[in-house]
Amino acid sequence: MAGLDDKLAEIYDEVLRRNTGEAEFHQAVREVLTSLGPVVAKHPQYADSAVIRRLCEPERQIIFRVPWVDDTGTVQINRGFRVEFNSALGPYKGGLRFHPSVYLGIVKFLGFEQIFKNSLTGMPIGGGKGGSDFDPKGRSDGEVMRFCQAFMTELYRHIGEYTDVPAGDIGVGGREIGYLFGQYKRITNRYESGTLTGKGLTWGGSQVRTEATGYGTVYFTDEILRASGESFDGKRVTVSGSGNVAIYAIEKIHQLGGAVIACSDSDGYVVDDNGIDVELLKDVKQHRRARVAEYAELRGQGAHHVGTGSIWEVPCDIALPCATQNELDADDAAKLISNGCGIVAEGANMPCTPAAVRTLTDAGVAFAPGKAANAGGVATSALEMQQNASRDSWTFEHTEERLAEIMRGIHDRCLETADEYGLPGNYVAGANIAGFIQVADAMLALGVI
Ligand code: NDP
Ligand code: 2IT
Repeated sequence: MAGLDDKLAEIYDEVLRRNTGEAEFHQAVREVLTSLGPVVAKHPQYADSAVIRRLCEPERQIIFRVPWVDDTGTVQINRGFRVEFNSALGPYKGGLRFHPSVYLGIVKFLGFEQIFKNSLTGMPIGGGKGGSDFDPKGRSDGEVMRFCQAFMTELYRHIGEYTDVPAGDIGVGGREIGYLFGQYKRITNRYESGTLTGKGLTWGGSQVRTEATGYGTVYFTDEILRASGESFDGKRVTVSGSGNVAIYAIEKIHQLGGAVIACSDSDGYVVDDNGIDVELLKDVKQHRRARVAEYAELRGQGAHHVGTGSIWEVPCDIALPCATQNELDADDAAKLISNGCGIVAEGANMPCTPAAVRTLTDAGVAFAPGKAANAGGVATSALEMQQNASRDSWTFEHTEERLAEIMRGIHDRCLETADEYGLPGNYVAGANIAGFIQVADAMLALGVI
């Protein structure tokens, strides 16, 4: 198996055999294994103890029926998932995704990534992920509420502040977390705030959690710039997506002096020569739940919508893919390079294909993988859990300072680990190795688990 030594290739073959048809999960496992060669060479106990094989097998996988009634009175059936992947460092922690593309392979890829991401934050949280193939697009508020209630009617028995703590992801934001928490509270008769994160500010949520993933990705990118004596000032940036992560990435880039000139959704992208107006974008996407095409219409002069092709054709200095997995391929990477892009940081989970990552890094583009660059969201979820546990709530300024500190810490840990293994500047190796060692050591200390 190219790129993997014999022991790791055997583990990968076993993952392929045991998880047929789960392409995204295979991709995520392979990405981590590709970094572990120097680690098993230096520390044979990791291969000898089967800790890597154990890490590739979720501790528990829950699949359930979600029956609900739509506005026409028709019974709808969706499939619900929660994969509780690894609890060596703390309760399972990770988001819920509602999107028609969700199946077990997507949930497992996300849960697997989450183990290493959560480890990198340095907070006491294990890895998990869940969701459903429910498509919220075009559904009324009442339908979304009934779906969330039906979903929680099964999920509640599997979660809890010491067990498993879900949050948002694609298609799950503040509204959905509200309906989910309301149903959890109703079924259990417990105001157990620490069971879900991403809650509203008046009912146990944390300041900065809404903004945290986007802000954190930009803080991470700012650290990359600083390492070469640069800053966001005057930089042209493209940000794909226009959801939670993208919007707050755009907001923070503008605060730091950069100009975001393009963003997107699954129907195309918008180029705005004057810089995206983030308040208008919030109004279109968060309040009206409309499309970026409408943003271009409302913005007028200087902004236009492109319904075909790829956002990565827009020339930029920095690219932040913040939409979904495998949205940036090798051709897109080549286009970015030929247009002079110097940094790519993943706000989404696994948005760059393996060939794109190779193309970028071979050309000397600084590349920050999602499990490091987008860890600010889950880290702030852990801060929300801390506030819930102590029945406290912190100010925006204090919470944002904690987030910035955590992102600097992750950045430095990636670079130090990469240096230690003779791979200076390699954020992928640094993130995978540092994330892995902490979880693997905890697993070894806990016996054969
Ligand atoms: P949202 O649902 O708020 O926004 C998702 C955005 O991505 C939308 O613009 C959506 O466009 C676009 N998108 C989603 N799926 C596809 C698809 N299959 N093809 C093209 N475009 C798509 O989600 P988030 O912003 O929360 O999540 C974005 C990414 O960030 C995901 O990869 C998620 O896993 C990751 N992430 C999220 C965190 C969080 O705290 N929310 C934390 C860390 C990572 P459209 O409306 O057209 O579907
Ligand atoms: O991918 C992710 O890190 C998230 N969707 C956030 C998870 C969380 O528990 O806050």
